[in-house]
Amino acid sequence: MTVVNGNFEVGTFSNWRTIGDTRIETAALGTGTSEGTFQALLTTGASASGGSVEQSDLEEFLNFSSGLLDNLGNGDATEGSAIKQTFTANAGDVLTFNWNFLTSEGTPSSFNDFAFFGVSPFALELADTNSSGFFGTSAVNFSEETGFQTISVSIAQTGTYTLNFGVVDVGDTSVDSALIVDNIQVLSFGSIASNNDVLFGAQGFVGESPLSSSAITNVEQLISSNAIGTGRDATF
Ligand SMILES: [Ca+2]
Ligand SMILES: [Ca+2]
Ligand SMILES: [Ca+2]
Repeated sequence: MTVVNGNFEVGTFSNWRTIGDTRIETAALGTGTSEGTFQALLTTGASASGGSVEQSDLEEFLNFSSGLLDNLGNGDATEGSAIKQTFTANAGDVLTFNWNFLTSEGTPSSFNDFAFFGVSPFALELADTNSSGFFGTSAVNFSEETGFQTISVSIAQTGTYTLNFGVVDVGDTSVDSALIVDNIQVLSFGSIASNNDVLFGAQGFVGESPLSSSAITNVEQLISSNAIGTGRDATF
């Protein structure tokens, strides 16, 4: 099964599982939208339904090993929110989605909140407060955003995966950050798949074991290392 309701145009989290402070938002959020009317917002803050959950609960939800979120190089992850969905893909299929990281922390800050995505058992940071390109946002409750960006990543092996997205506070549990995701698709390119040379499955991705010091842990490193290759999938 491919990703269902990956653009959230149902107006709910139908087909997704969620934990923490997760909401369906429209352009009224203040960032605009990157696709259609609805998008998903995950925050490190509170909500009427309970808000962010402890790191340990988040890691259990994501099937991460205990402490993994502390090992991403950003400091002591404390709490956050996440969504996930299981899907099947064929080798060479391309996962693509739009994202936008928002924060009220300084950019940069030692309270280095970050957002990540994963295709289990691999995960990758999307952005943190040290990322480049922040600008002032009109989004309610946040001061800066990275703007909408698109990622496309090939999937190396046919299989069933859990796709996840999350955002966490680092260092303390105050001053919120958030991740917007939308337009999540798994595209099939059939026989040309062998041209895709990158891939989840490459060494250094964050999986169910702690990172090594040489691991690739974020998108910027991935680009600079050229690990994603130069094929059609390299559309960071
Ligand atoms: Ca949408
Ligand atoms: Ca921690
Ligand atoms: Ca924070």
